Amino acid sequence: MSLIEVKVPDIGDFDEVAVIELLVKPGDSVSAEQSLITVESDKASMEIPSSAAGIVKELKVALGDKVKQGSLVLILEAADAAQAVAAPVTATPEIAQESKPNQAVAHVVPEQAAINIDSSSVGSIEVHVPDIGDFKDVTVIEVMVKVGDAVRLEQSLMTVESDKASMEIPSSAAGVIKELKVKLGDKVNIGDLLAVLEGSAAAAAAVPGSAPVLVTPAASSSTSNGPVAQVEQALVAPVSIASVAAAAAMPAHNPSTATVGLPHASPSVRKFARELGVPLGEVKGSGLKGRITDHDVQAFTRSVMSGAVQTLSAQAQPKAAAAAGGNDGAGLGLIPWPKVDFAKFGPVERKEMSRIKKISGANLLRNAIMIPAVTNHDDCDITDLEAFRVSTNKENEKSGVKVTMLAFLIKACVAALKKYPEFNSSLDGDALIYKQYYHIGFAADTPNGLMVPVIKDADKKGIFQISAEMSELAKKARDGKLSPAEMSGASFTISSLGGIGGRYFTPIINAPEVSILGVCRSTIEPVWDGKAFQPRLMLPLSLTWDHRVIDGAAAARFNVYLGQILGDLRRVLL
Ligand code: CAO
Repeated sequence: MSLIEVKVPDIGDFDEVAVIELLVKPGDSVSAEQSLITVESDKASMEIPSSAAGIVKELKVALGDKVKQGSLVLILEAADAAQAVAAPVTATPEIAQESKPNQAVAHVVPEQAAINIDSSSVGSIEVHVPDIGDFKDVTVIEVMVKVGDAVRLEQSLMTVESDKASMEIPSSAAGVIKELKVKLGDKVNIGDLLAVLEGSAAAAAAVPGSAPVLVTPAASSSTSNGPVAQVEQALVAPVSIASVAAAAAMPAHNPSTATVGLPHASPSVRKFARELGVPLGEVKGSGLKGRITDHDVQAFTRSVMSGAVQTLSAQAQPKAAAAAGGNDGAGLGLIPWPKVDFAKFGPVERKEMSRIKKISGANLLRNAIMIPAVTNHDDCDITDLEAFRVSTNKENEKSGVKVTMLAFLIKACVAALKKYPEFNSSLDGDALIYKQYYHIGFAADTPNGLMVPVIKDADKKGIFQISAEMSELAKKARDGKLSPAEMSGASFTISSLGGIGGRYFTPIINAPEVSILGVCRSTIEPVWDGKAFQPRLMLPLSLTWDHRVIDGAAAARFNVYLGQILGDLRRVLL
């Protein structure tokens, strides 16, 4: 058993930060880079990621502990030794990269906010993006104020998010919002204008306590006897955790008004809540200092679904937010799930679902709701291909490798993906990521539930190699021994029910992929050749595709081309 010590990595200048959130527990399976704990200084909160994949054997820190660079966080049983525990079905590609440097994901709050004071108009103040370190083109994910709102110095105006961190941007002055210069989804950089405030002596006076308010010349200079030239000054406006915590402690927000202050939650929890459409302002935090954890978000969702909680906000209805594009869909406005006492109708037995079923169920639900999916059904003639497969297997009986129809399908799909590259892409906001690799996932039925092992670089492998790998991966899947790396990185997936039966079905896309091919059992059908009906072996194909990325015509062409290749593999050479 190989054990790995996971320590606090280089977290910059922070010495002795408090552990405020434990994101894993002994027995949990974690991937490399997965966040393990959240630590917090007086200026920033950071999630400490795992330096390796594996199973948590022992936690070496507790809530409230102080840690610094090099402190032991936990002990992992290395992934190799941990294969007996199945990993999430939709493991991300990063999981395979265990050698990635261990970096703390910093949610460092801005320390300096710059203001422009236009003293010629009474207290007109521009609020700009302060120094946010190395972050560029960060996205505005939350706007917490609206025109007409009175804001205090340091009050959070909006939240921005990069791929690693989210930051609240504070107001550099007190005043009333005259103009908002950014909206949700905008990309901003240091120095960008966010808002114009009408600064007033009254508003400035309303700033509580001795906050480091740089009194504007217009407000302070009662003796000012003329317009002062425009002054640009740095105002130290640290967004302390205290101010975030204070925001969390504010009275429950009124859904009819814009949210003032952010609930206390880590960026990953915020992201999770956004994905589920959960308004964090309505979630009660169970963590330290009332911090909202992912469990709180899950519990809130469950209570909404069961009807136990009526949400204040329509936003809290499960909603169809576009998967990668991040655009919110309309609320589905579902009625609560029916609660039935089945025992009233006959004997029943309650059994907990397997871990894999629970994980894959959550993923399938998200994908089914969030992807505008369409399925095209078609048949293709594999009479010659099947004859070739059977004879090849006869000739190679002694090799121990059985060539499967699925291996041919994988090869044919690679050819179709090369001809129609959008099927091998993923959505990234308003852009498409075209993958230049062909990693094909295949659904495998296992006693514990559905798993999707991946044949990597299928374009570079022959039918024998693909068949051999498939049989090995399918066995590992059934034995619960697939590693996360063996289930990650698919660019397209095939789900074959050919060995079982059926005609057609509508497979659910394995996000962030944009299409999936379902295959059922081939049968001999009468096919008209222009003169007579001929008995041909026909394979039913069901191609599901994401309509945001793919058009119906392209999907029909994909299926037709796939059918042509399977009908005559020589076409792959053309
Ligand atoms: N038409 C007719 N026969 C087919 C066929 C098809 N499309 N595909 C496979 N067969 C035959 C095979 O040739 C084999 O026959 P022989 O034993 O006589 O050679 C038999 O069916 C069994 O095949 P198999 O299913 O075990 O093997 P495979 O390579 O086709 O598939 C695997 C492997 C792992 C994909 C499969 O075992 C499996 O798990 N399928 C289920 C996938 C699933 O659950 N999908 C649903 C996902 S959505 O919920």
